[in-house]
Amino acid sequence: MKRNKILVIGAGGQLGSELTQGLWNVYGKENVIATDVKEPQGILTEGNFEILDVLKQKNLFDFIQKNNITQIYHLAAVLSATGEKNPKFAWHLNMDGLIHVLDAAVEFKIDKVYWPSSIAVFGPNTPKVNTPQDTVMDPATIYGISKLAGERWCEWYHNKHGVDVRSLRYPGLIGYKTKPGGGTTDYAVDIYFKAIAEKKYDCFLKPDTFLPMMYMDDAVKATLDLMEAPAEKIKVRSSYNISSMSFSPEEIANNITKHIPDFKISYTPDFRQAIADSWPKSIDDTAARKDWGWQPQFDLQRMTKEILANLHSTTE
Ligand code: AKB
Repeated sequence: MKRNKILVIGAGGQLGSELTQGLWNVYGKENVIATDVKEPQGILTEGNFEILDVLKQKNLFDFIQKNNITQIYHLAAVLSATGEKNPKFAWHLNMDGLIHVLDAAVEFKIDKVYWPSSIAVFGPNTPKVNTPQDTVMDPATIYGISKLAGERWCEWYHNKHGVDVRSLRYPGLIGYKTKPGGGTTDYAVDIYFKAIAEKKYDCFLKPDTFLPMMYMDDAVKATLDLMEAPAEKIKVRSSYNISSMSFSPEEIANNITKHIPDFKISYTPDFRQAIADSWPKSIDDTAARKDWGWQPQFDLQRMTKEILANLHSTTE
């Protein structure tokens, strides 16, 4: 069997810590090195961890060479809401970080690279319902602009240099193990924590704002399935649409009320409403299903039950 040595960049984030655990299960803890610019927290302290800043190209290259890395999962990014507050830094990290990784893939003949894109690549003129794989893309946030540009870079490195880079356009990711930071879909995580702690939540989006969302277990499964698929099955080298559920703040609140009857939601929309309004309400992921067999497992009911049960048991 081929030797694998996996580098995860930005492992301390919401997706990173759970994806790192998924990679431990597939490749063994000893073959995965999680990295971030911050010291590790929680579960990440149980495996290999090193401080690494993707913006320092020489350090990145030295690290890859020293550790004989064969696969890179590059997750470090500034998300949509934070990106609007510091657009130049968001562009710098999201673009230069990716280009450093893609250059390293060429230089060190890395077997496979994973890089996440987002539904933020779509914009106000994109069809909002069942948004197709190929359609109008006019992102209105710096995060979305950087993800769209990143998709083009990935396809270019694949075509010009043969880099086996693969990508998914994640919807809002919802988990209870690590909190997200700086996204527009973060409300759908915060609401569960506040429901358990305070039985109330003040939402920064309007009640009828539908957005595509996905439970973390499905996001990890999608990522590992995509990366395990034979290269010839990967027909999209920009980034694949993937979808599992779509709901509004009012719907998630109604779902929580089934488990916590006195839970109350209020609404104070802020600047994130305009970002949410520019994004799709639901996504067509036919290409991912057809090319490499994507199949989600969680809907809103199952996810709510699982998250509340786990949060209850940790607060008891
Ligand atoms: C965000 O809200 O910025 C992210 C995303 C949809 O990519 N969760």
